Amino acid sequence: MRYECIECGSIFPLEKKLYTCPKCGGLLEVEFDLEKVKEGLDTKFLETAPLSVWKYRPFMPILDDSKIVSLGEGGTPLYRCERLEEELGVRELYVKYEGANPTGSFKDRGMTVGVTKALEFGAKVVACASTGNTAASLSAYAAKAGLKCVVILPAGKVALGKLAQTVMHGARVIGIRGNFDQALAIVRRLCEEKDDIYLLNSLNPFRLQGQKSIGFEIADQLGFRAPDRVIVPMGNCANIWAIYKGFWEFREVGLIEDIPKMTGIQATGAMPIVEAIKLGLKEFRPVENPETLATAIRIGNPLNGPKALRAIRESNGTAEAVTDEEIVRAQKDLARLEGIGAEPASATTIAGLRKLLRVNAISEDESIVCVITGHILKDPQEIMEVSERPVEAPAEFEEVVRLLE
Ligand code: AN7
Repeated sequence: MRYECIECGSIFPLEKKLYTCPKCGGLLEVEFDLEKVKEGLDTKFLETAPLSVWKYRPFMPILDDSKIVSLGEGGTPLYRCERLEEELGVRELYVKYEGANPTGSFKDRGMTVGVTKALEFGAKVVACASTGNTAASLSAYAAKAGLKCVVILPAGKVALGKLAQTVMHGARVIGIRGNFDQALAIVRRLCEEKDDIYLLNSLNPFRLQGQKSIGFEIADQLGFRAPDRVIVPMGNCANIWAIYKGFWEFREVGLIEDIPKMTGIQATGAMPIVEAIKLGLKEFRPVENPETLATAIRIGNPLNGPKALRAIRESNGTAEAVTDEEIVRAQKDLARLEGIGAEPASATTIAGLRKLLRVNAISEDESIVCVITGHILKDPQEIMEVSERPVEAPAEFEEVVRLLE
């Protein structure tokens, strides 16, 4: 196992604590000797063991198993969505429901690995900037590991459920009067200047290693087969890359034959990657003042933008942007046709699918998986704003029946 810079190709040993390439500042990726992994694979175990992040232990970059910090993450449902198939006009649609993770989002898959690495490196404090879910997840895993946790947030812009989790798990929370991108700049500098604070934003290459397991599980749940396409919301763009990497590694070791077309969705008010894909730009242009009701992905300068561009282009995928109105419609479709509770950022996947079908960028014959990244209860205020209020009535039978007519 080693770090590899995605820009200059330099290689570094995994025992070193690194976030970016010491030579060129590029993003780092963790690479394995996949021939060795392949030789050691227990296919019987893979076919029969229950799903979880740690089922795929040979693909996880841990040096000391005794340090693993786990809350039972992964093993989330893959729902076949027949009523949505009919509504949207597609043949085979699934939802990978990441809301079923311990803290209600996919971030837990990354944190089980990231916080384990924090212990391996001997850190006493972990830190992140966050639009909410990273904070909720890190604060829970830090509690489990007995580490202090520092969180920098955009004040007033984090969904209530996420903030509530973070304060209850005991993180030290500071809300800055600014946006996520500014919070991130502060926490990066903090971790550079204070060596005992370990950075757990998605610049941290180990978190993405845990998130690869979304790709592993989707393939596993389909009987070791890749779908034609996987649709993912993009904020900092770690997840789309991680899922791609998961499929890529499974193909390298011979567990699947193909890699799905990775398709990323952003909100129209925060769409730097979508713009770069549509215009064929080599590098994306950051958005100065990102805006969307999907606060999770209200990010103008995505940390892992270069990795997302690569995942989309190498897999022959695409990208699309959706409006707040389209997001809310998709959120209601998921909730009312399938019984699936999604936070707004996650509903972008269904909104994006609808749009891409309409412009014939996706064929109705494809098998498609939408990744629903976060639970509906993350953002209760948004739900009440876009839903009809319950009517009130006197506590009398006739009054209630009259209102039901
Ligand atoms: C529900 O918590 O960036 O593209 O600080 O919470 O990997 O960033 C959250 C992102 C999608 C985007 N869906 O994933 C944070 C944060 C949900 C999210 C994303 C986020 P990336």
